[in-house]
This record gives sequence, structure tokens and C-alpha cells, in this order.
Amino acid sequence: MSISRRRFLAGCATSTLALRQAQADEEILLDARPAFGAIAGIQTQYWGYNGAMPGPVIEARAGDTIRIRFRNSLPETTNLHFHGLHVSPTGHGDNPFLEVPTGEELLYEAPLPSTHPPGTFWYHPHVHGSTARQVFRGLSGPLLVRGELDEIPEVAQATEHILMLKDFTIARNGVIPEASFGQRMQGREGSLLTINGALRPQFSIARNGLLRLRVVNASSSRYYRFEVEDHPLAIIATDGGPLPSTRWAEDYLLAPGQRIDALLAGDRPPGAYRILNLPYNRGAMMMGATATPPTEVLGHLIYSDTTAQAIPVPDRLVSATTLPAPNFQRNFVLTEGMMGSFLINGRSFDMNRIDTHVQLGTVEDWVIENRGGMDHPFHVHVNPFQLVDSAGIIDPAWRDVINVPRQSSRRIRIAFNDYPGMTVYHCHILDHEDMGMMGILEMS
Ligand SMILES: [Cu+2]
Repeated sequence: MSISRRRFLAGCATSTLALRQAQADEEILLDARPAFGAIAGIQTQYWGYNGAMPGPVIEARAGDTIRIRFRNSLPETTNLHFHGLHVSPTGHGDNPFLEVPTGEELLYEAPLPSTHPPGTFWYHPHVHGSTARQVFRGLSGPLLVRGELDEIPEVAQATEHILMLKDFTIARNGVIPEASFGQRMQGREGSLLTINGALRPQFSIARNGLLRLRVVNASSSRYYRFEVEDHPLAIIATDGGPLPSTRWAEDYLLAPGQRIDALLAGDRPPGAYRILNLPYNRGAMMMGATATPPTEVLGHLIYSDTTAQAIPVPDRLVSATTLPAPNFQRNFVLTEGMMGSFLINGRSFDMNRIDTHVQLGTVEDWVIENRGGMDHPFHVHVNPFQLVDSAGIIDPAWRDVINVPRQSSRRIRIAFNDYPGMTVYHCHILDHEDMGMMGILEMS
């Protein structure tokens, strides 16, 4: 494995918890442990990888093996999930059924195929019943796969930042409190919105400069409608997949687990611009009534005194690939029962039941219908997918999480390639996953 140490990716001058680059060439040590330090500028007892929130940046290239000596120094069982990677779900790979008890170590090994797409991925715990709490307390870190997209000259010249969007609730004594039953039903959200653990950090841009923002929604349940004031986003990748051509957007809705990779040009009048979370109503009930949250400020983009030579935003990116017509169609119905039951096809998650069996090497269409009162972001491990619209047109954007708005449905097309074994699909509102909205997928 090659873990590059060439870039320091800390976003923010004001951040006291900078992202730290993993510096191992062979084996990365990742210690999940309680820590004490500044989150959102408040001295907080949180959980972090190697004590950091976010955890260290892991960088790899297609063909590398990600090898992590993982230690659990938490007071409870945990494990690791490599969100979005196309790797084996078996053995000590991206296996969500592994459990690492307190005080124990496990060597995770995830060989990336030589064809693995470049992209922004992330790692976080995935123990059924504890995932929301563990992520909410701070456990997550970025994982970058570099490749063709990074070698496009304009993209390579851009100044890169990773923005891990993560909300927190911090009590007066510095403790992150446990969510109530009602909060878990809605999906717990914190009132402190941080980027890389910092409250309203500043990002600097030269006049005419070009930034590359890798934005990760690392929150347990919160949605973000991400915008930088007066600066359209030139989106070059969705989740872990590069787009064939740049898509321009004023703002972008990121459900939990989703990512975008966007270029941003410093071509506006110099000054300070707000990085915003715009209102989006995901159907969660706040104070007894469905509420649309207000616009919130996540940080600032500040023009520096320097002027850079303008770098154009590229239009063409990578060659487009779309999946062929499916061999099979399958339907998934998401419902919310009384008393905190979150169901897929009427069933709550059972560790001892295979819900879906697919044949390796085939392509399927999955129609996911949400009959609930809340949006549910649907995530499938191991294999990315593409969205098919109601007219049957396939979108070349690759995704691993799709938001299914309440009372609507989405069709995804997915190829089950390379890796036999068992894995899961689930709602990425992690409280809903913990409360049963997850199924086991067997590929053979
Ligand atoms: Cu959900």
C-alpha cells in the first residue's frame, strides 16, 4: 500500500483539530479511543480515531492494499466500515459482521482492485445497534483513492480541502449526551454544525484561485443542502465516482453518507462569503410539528491578497460508463412502524437471516419505495450503483447512497461484480439502521 504524505489537507486556520495524514507506508495504526479536546471550540469528551476528529486521512491508489492495524480502546465493541469502497466484504475486509471487543486488535486488509475508481470515501464504525451513537460521538475519517480524476491538469492544480460535515450536541460538562428514544426515532441531530470538528472555520482562496472541495456528510442523521454564497459548485464526482463531465450547481443536497467533489473558482469580487446549509425538510418531526430548519452558517470562504493565474474549470473529465440492461428487478419497501420499528419489506434486521440473494456477475434494478413520513437515504455496501429515472434514462453518475424522499420511490441499477460474500444494505440515517432498517445481501 502506498499512503502518500505529500499533502496536508487541513481546511481551516481556526481549526484546533486538523486532519492528520496517516503516515504509515505499510500498516496504518488506527486506535478508536475516547479523547478530550476542542470540538466546535468547546472542551469535549468525544471519541476519535487516534484521538482525532476527523480521523487521519488515508490515501491509496487502485491496486493498493489498505492495511490497518485496528485497536479498540473504547469501552464497547466496535468495528470498521470502508464506506463506498469496491472491496471484498469477507474475512478482514469490509466486513460489517466483524466485531472488535474492548481492548482487542484486528488487522484489516482491503485490497483495492486495479480498476478501482478514484474518489472520496470514508471510514466509520458499523456495529448494528451502536453505529449512530459511535459516529455521533466523533468516529469517522476520510479515505481518498487517487487516480485518473486527480491527474486532470486543472484538478491537479486546484488546492484541495476535505470538509467533513458533522453535527454535535455537547452538554455543559463537555459530555456528548445519549439520544432519547424520540431523537433516535427522528434520527439524532446536534445543534452544533462543524466542518472537521471546527465551528465556522475559514477557507482561504486566492483571487482567480481554484479550490477542490471534497465534501463528506459524516453526520449520523443530519442532511445538508451545501452552498457557498455566490460561488456555483463545479461538481466533478458524486459519492465515490467521477462524472464524465462537470455539472454546475448552486447548491447540493447531501444525505448522510453522501459526498461530492466540487471545484470552486475565486472569480467573484474579493471578500468574505458564507458557506451555508440551506433549509431542507426531510420529514423529521421537531417539537411535534414537521419543521424546515433555518439556513445555517457552516464556515466562510475568504479571499486572500494574492492573485493566482486563473485555472479554467475542465468540462470533460473521464469517459462515461453506464450499466447494461438489468437481468432482474427487485422491490424494496421502506416503512416506519410504531414504537421505533424501521422495516424493509416488512421486516426488521436479523443477523441470522439472508434477505436478498443475488448472482455474482449480474445486473439488477432495485426499486426502493419509501412509504414512510421521513426521507430515508438508502446505502448499499461493496458495489456502487447508478440512478434510472422514470423514463428509463440512466444517469452516468456513480453513487453508493441515494436519498429516497418520503412517499416516493427511486430506481437504482447495480452490478454485482468481483466479490462473493455477505454484506448489507440499509438506511444511512444511522439510528434507523440501528433500529432495524437494514438487510443482508448475499452475492454468489
Ligand atoms: Cu431512515
